[in-house]
Amino acid sequence: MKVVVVVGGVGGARFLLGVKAALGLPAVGAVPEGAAHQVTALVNTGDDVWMHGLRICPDLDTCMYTLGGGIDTARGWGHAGETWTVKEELAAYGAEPTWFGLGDKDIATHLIRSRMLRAGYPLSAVTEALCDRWRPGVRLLPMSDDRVETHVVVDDPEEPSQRKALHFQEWWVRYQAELPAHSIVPVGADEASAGPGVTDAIAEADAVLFAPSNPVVSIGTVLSVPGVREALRKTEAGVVGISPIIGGKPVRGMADACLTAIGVETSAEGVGRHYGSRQTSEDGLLDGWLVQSGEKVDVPGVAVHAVPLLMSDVDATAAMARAALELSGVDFD
Ligand code: FO1
Repeated sequence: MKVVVVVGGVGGARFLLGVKAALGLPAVGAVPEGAAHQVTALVNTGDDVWMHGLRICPDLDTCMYTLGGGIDTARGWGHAGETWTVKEELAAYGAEPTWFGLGDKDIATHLIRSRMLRAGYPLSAVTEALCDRWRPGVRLLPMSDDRVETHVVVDDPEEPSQRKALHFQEWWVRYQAELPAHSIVPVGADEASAGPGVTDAIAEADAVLFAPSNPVVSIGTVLSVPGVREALRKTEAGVVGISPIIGGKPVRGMADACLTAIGVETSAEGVGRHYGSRQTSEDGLLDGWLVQSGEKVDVPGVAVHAVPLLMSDVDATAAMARAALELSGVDFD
């Protein structure tokens, strides 16, 4: 079975552990040669940023470390057992930004990636090379090899009468998404091409899942890449999303701040309708929508199914993934 998952960062990576487990694959690490199932992740790269001369790809790295067994599970990003010596030295020089946590081990990943990018390798090739070490057992495909960066338009904290576009990382990390966003823009999306293998993976999939990632800055950014929505509208695979909103609140992160920015209600129903029905609308993408047990959700033209949605451990996540795969219409052997 070929399963394609559209993912962002922390929530998406955790969900991928469950998808692998639901398919009888080891949640962490490589999958056995000739495994009957293949998981491909279409990963958001709108969070990516140049800092201190290094290219940082948070969602690709979070997926790679989580699935490869190196993630710091408490933080959800960066290495387990991380040290911060270089960060402290940079701060001692007053080198901005000081508000972004660059771990010593993490920097090795950014040094390899930056060197390869400067040598002309596309991000997809860099990601493949890094995964040779980490063996995530999932094909991690950047949504695009072209630069697409999420910027957030806010009232300038220094000059409130002015508006200012902040890189997503500054809005998210420095300001904790507390500055109301007038708009959220995937800069460069219109000129970008889908990354190698992205639209083919969607076309050849037996099932396509939208992970419970941020619907705006993660899933939404992947959907902003030309060709992705068309491929999703056309694929024979069932397309099923998992709500990242439970009881009107995001499970983690600040998806509510993002949804408000685009005028979508922070609810499972609001997000489901935002993604839309593939059958009964001309631009919708979903056939199925998983919501939290007990929630009454109506998304016209989409099959809604309520199951426990807390990814408290791999087994719970595997149950969610299984429910999503069943709702997509695949039959488990
Ligand atoms: N998130 C934070 O909240 N604070 C940080 O200092 C931080 C540093 C960081 C470094 C590398 C990396 O790959 C991710 C990092 N993140 C940090 C997470 C990052 O902001 C992600 O983009 C978000 O978690 C959204 O996926």
